[in-house]
Amino acid sequence: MVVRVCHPVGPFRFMGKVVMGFQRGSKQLGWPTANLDPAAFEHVLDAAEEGVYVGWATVSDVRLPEASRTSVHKAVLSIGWNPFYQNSERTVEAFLCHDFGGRDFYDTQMKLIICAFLRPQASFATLEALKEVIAADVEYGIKVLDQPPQIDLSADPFFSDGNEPPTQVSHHTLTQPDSSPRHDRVA
Ligand code: ADP
Ligand code: RBF
Ligand code: MG
Repeated sequence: MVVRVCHPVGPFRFMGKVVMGFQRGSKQLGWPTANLDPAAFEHVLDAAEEGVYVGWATVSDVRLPEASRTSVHKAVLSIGWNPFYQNSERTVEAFLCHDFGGRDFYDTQMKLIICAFLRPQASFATLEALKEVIAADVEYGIKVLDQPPQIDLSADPFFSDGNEPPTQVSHHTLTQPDSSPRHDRVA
């Protein structure tokens, strides 16, 4: 059984490029994730931060339709080593709750605010089980982002700042608020 909570964290602000990953999100899972350049988080996050989180995101690709590049999108994020795949590199990757019409936006600048922890990362018996859990995370994440204090961050000045470099990245760690094992097999 997958238990979700909504524990406010941070908020933590990141800015960096959208980089290429293993291309599994869209093709295998049906959930594309914009992967943040590790340079934007590798000295900020530590191992305890592995988990599924929610937040808000913008992407600034001028080739995207105006609504896609000017709106602040809800984001449901995975932070960690993806235990189902046993990755050797940590990723911070965000499914943005917006229809980009099949367009990619690699190499573009992404701003991310991470504001609440939902659950630890886990491994699953099948790919189908992982897909179902991600679908439920997204459904749950959309709802909690509509509530305060999460919703207030969609209007954070961070998103309306110019394109200056990410000088204000927080150096606090994201604390994982519960003590459940992070790699338990849940399905
Ligand atoms: P990768 O492993 O390279 O991250 P994915 O299969 O996860 O590949 O696909 C992610 C890419 O899909 C993103 O970098 C972005 O360019 C694009 N994309 C399209 N729609 C979305 C969306 N709703 N959320 C996140 N990324 C999206
Ligand atoms: N990967 C895991 O191995 N375990 C998880 O519990 C897990 N949860 C995720 C939840 C969400 C909302 C998202 C978007 C991704 C999650 N992933 C998880 C990451 C997934 O394995 C990854 O996005 C793909 O491997 C593509 O990089
Ligand atoms: Mg991805």
